[in-house]
Amino acid sequence: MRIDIITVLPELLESPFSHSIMKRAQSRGLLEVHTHNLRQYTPYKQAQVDDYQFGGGAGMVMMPEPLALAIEALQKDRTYDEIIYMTPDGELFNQKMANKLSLKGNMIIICGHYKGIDERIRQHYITKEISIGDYVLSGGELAAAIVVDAIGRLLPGVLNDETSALFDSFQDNLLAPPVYTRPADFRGWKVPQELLSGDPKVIDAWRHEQSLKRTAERRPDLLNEDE
Ligand code: 6GU
Repeated sequence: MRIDIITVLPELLESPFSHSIMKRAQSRGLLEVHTHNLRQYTPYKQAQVDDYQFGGGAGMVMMPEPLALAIEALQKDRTYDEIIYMTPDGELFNQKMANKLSLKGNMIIICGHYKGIDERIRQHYITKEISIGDYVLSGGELAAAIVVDAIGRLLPGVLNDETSALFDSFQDNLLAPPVYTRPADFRGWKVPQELLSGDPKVIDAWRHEQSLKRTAERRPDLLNEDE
């Protein structure tokens, strides 16, 4: 999978993909992340990429021309399955969307700033708009990092124990069960007996029951969702 991110703040996206599982995904050749500074594509002087909005009102809008030129420059070299715009008024990101996106080949992600991007870019280039939650961030970069992380770890061969993503919270609309490690008795706080039983049936049954209990307590909304 190849992901090209168009941003006015490429520096903000250096660290998130340089460690741990995202680093491994790239060094194994399973994921390529390229960031592109929007200012390098603008035809305007002083590297201008935003301007006042028609109709008046506070806040700048990202101009269409630099974005169109950046997208078209990338499209010259390859075709893209999705051109995604990160925006608080997009579709809410969840595990199901991450699963679907992990099956794509090439994607462009555009990070918005200020009041957002000119509507004509949304109409003519963008294929998908994503929000990561009902709150407003100062830009789309951190949201893009979250989406790339959630997708990247799902690519086959990225996680060492390939089955482990299958047991994540949300993969079956259930939260993950509690986990414990050594010691079995920490300051008198004991690990549940079932986990120490050595009997896979007992362990699986306990984990499933705990998942259901936790989901019912914390996220009853998930139990009523289909799929
Ligand atoms: Cl994708 N961008 C911004 N700026 N704020 C957000 C968001 C995205 N998702 C939730 N809040």
